[in-house]
Amino acid sequence: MSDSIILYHYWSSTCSQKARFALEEKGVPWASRHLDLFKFEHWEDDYVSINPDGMVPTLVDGDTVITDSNIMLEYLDERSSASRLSPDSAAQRAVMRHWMKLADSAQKSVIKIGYNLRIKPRMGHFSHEQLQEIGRRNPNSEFRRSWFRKLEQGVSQAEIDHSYAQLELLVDRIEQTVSRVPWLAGDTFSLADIALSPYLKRIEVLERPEMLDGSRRPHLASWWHMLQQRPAFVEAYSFPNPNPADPIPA
Ligand SMILES: N[C@@H](CCC(=O)N[C@@H](CS)C(=O)NCC(=O)O)C(=O)O
Repeated sequence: MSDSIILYHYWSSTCSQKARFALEEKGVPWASRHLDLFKFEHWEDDYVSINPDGMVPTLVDGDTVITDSNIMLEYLDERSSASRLSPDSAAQRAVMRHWMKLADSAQKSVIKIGYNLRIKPRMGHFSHEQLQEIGRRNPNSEFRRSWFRKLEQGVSQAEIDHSYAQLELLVDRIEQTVSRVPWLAGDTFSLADIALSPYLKRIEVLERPEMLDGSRRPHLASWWHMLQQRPAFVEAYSFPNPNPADPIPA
C-alpha cells in the first residue's frame, strides 16, 4: 500500500465532491491530481490508461484503482476502521446502499439540467467544428454517442422538466426520511449522507433552489444544514477552482 491515496478529480464534479467528502471524513491523507474537464484532460492517453471511461473521479491506492465514486466510498470506509461511516446493522447498511443508488439517479438528473446552464457556457469559446473534433477523443463509445447527441441536439425542455420531477421525488423522500431519523440511513451519519450531498449542493445553483427551502421541507432543511456544518464537508466543497476564467463560479 502506498503512503498516500491519489484522487484524480475535478473541483465541481459531483462524484469528485463525494469522494473528497469521504476522504476528509475518514481523515485519510490524499494527493490531488486535478483534471480540467473543459480542457479535456480526462481524455488524454495517460489518464485513460487508468480510467478507460475517461471520467472523474479515479482513486488510486497503490495497486488498487477505483473508477466509481460509490465504490470509492465503501472502499475508503472498509479500508480503515477509524470513523466508521457505515451503520452496524445489515438492515441499515441496506438502507444506506439504497440511498447511494438514488444518488446515482440524481446525478443523471443534474447532468441533464446542468447541460445548458453549466456545461455549454464552459465550452462556448470553441467552434462547433472544434467540439466535434474534441468529442472524437472521448474514449468510451457509449459516452461519445451521448456527448455528440447533446452537442447536436441539446437537451430538450421535456427532458429538463422530467429531471426536475425526479429531483422533486428525491427531496420528498429525503424530507419523509429525516422527519423520522436524523440521518438518511438512521441514527448515524453514513455514506448515504455523503453520497447525496453533492446533488443538494447542485440543486442550490440550478433554477429551482426553492426545492430545499425550510418553508417547504423543514426536516430536509435542518438535515442539510447539519450536513454542511461538518468540517469534512467544508473542506471537501471548498476545493478551489483552478481556472480563474471559468464562467461558472460555483
Ligand atoms: N459512475 C461514475 C460516474 C462518473 C462521472 O459521471 N463523472 C463525470 C463528472 S461528475 C465526468 O467525468 N464527466 C466528464 C464527461 O462526461 O466527459 C462515478 O460515480 O464515479
